[in-house]
Amino acid sequence: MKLYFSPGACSLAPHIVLEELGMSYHAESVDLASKKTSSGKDYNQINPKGSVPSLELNDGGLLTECAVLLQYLCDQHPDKELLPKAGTEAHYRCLEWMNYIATEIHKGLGSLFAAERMFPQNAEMARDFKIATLKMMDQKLSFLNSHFKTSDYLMGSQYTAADAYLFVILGWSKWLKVDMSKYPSLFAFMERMMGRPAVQKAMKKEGLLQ
Ligand SMILES: N[C@@H](CCC(=O)N[C@@H](CS)C(=O)NCC(=O)O)C(=O)O
Repeated sequence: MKLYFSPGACSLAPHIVLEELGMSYHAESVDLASKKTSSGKDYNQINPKGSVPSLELNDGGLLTECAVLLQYLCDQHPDKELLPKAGTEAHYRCLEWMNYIATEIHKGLGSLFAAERMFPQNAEMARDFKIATLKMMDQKLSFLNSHFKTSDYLMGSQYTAADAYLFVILGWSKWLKVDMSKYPSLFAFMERMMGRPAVQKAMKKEGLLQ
C-alpha cells in the first residue's frame, strides 16, 4: 500500500490513521505545484485528479478522496475501532462528521489558499473573498467549538478517524492566520491531538515536526 501525500495537506489525515492502525505502508510525497512525485514521476499520470491524498492499493488500484481513504483504512482493522461498527447509528454519526469536515471545513478553509489564484489580477477581490470566507467559517468553527466544550472528540469520548481529519484541516489555521484563540475548546482539541504518538509520528514523517 502506498500513500501519496504532500506535507501538511489533507493527506496527513490518512497518514495519521495508517500510523494509528500500525499498518505497514510506503509513502511518497508529491509537489503539488509541479505535480512531480519525490521519485520523479508525473503525478497526473498516477491520479488524473491531480490532488492528494491517493492510496495505491495492494492490487495496484488507486483510491482517492480523503474521507473514503479514511473509511477504507479503518475497515482494514475494525478491531481498532477508529470507525464505529457498520450498521450501527454511531457509524453513521461518524460519517456525518466526516462529510461535514470534507464539505464544510476542508473545502471552506482550503479555498482561502486559492484566493490569489482565483483573482490573479485583482488583489482587492482576493482580499474581499478571504474576508467573506473567514466570516462564513467563523459560524462553522464556533459550532465546532461549542461541541468540544463538552466532548473530548467528535464522537464524544471515542477517538475516531474523523478527529484526525478535523485536526489536519484546523492545522492550516496557522498558515491562513485564522485566530484560534477565539475558539478555546477547538484549540484544546488540537492540543489533545498533538499528544497522540501516531499524530507525532506522521507529522515527523512529513517533516512537520523535529
Ligand atoms: N476531493 C479531494 C480534494 C483533496 C484536496 O483538496 N487536496 C488538496 C490538498 S489538501 C490538493 O491536492 N490540492 C492541489 C490540487 O488539487 O491541485 C479529497 O477530499 O480528497
